[in-house]
This record gives sequence, C-alpha cells and structure tokens, in this order.
Amino acid sequence: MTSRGLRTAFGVFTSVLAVLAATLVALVGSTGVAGAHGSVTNPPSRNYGCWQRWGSDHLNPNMGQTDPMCAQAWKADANAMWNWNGLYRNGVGGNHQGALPNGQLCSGGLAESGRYRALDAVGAWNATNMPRQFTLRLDDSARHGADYLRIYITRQGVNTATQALRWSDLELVTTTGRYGTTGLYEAQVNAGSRTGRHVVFTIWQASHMDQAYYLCSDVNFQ
Ligand SMILES: [Cu+2]
Repeated sequence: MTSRGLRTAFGVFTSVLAVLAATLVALVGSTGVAGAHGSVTNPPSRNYGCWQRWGSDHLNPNMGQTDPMCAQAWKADANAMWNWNGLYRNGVGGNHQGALPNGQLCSGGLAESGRYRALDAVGAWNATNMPRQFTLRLDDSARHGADYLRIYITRQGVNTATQALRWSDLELVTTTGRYGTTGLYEAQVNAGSRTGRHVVFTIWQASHMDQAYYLCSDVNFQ
C-alpha cells in the first residue's frame, strides 16, 4: 500500500472509531448513567424537575417562557440534565458545610468544576405547591441505601428567587436514621408555619461508600 493509501485507510479507521465513541457517549448520556444514582423526586429537586418536565422535549422554544431557570440549566449543560441523578460528592467525610461554599449549595459545591453550576443560578425556579406537612421522597435506583437524610428548609423571609442560598438561610427540620437498600426512602417533614416560596435542601448520605448528594427542591407552601 502507498503511504497515501495508508493515510486514507487510517483516516477511515479513525472516523469509524470516532462514530463508535460518539454513539457510546450518547447511549451512556441518555440511559446508562440515568440508572446509576438517585435524587429527591418529591418535591422534585431542581435537577430532577428539569429532567422530568423537559427531558423528552428539551428543545421546545417555550421553555424559556414557562420554565426559564430550567431553560438556562439545559442551555448551560444538557449533559448535566440527562444526569439528573448524578449530583453527588465523594469523600466529603460528613463535613458538608466545609465542602459546599455559600451560593453553591444547589450544585453540591461543584460550581467551580462546572457541571451543575446552573442549578445555583438565582431566580424564580418553578416551585411545587406543597402542604406544610408532607412526605419527602427520594428515589435511589442504584440501591445505595442511606446512612441518613438531613432535610433543611429556608427560614421564613428568605427570598430564594432573589438571593443565592447560604447555610445561614437554612434550618434543619428532619434528620433520619438508616435506610436499607430498598431504593425508596421517605421522610416526614413539618415545615411549621412557613408560607410561600422556599427551598427544601436535602443531604443524602449514601451507604455503599462515602458519597453524599445535595438536592435543592423549590416549593410553595400553602
Ligand atoms: Cu451512586
């Protein structure tokens, strides 16, 4: 074979490889990883809610009007939205406040490295109407189990639509014990006399390894 022939053959070979790699990424992006971890599904976390509402329709031009915070999140990183259940940190050692700077609570402190930073964006995220006493639900398709759930809610008077979320905005309302690896963890939450827009912030400490999930759910207490 001439050197030109060799180059052409090599070129075809690398294009085939590139197509294979792209297919693999697409497969993993849309299905594989989506079965791997978990999130708070009621009230839906920002990441779960944006995927649930728009995952099958994320190019819909109406999203910017009807759900602008999800629209900016999809625009910032569609892959993060497909991986709605992958918002976790490994090896935090229980020092959640040390790992998550103020203003980066909803991205799990990963704002610097990028992937979920759009979840920290300040604005009127779509809020789920909730009674003040409710059952929080976390779906763990990976069946990691839970050492505990810690559930915080913003103090009355904190406007989460206009200011970045800080630890001092939050009050711890529920701490649970361990859950076995059933894949569904529920906790009773009492929001007291809160009214209007709030953020429910959940820490899920998984049991299979030191892996902690940080989940912001926007709610409207009635
Ligand atoms: Cu996991």
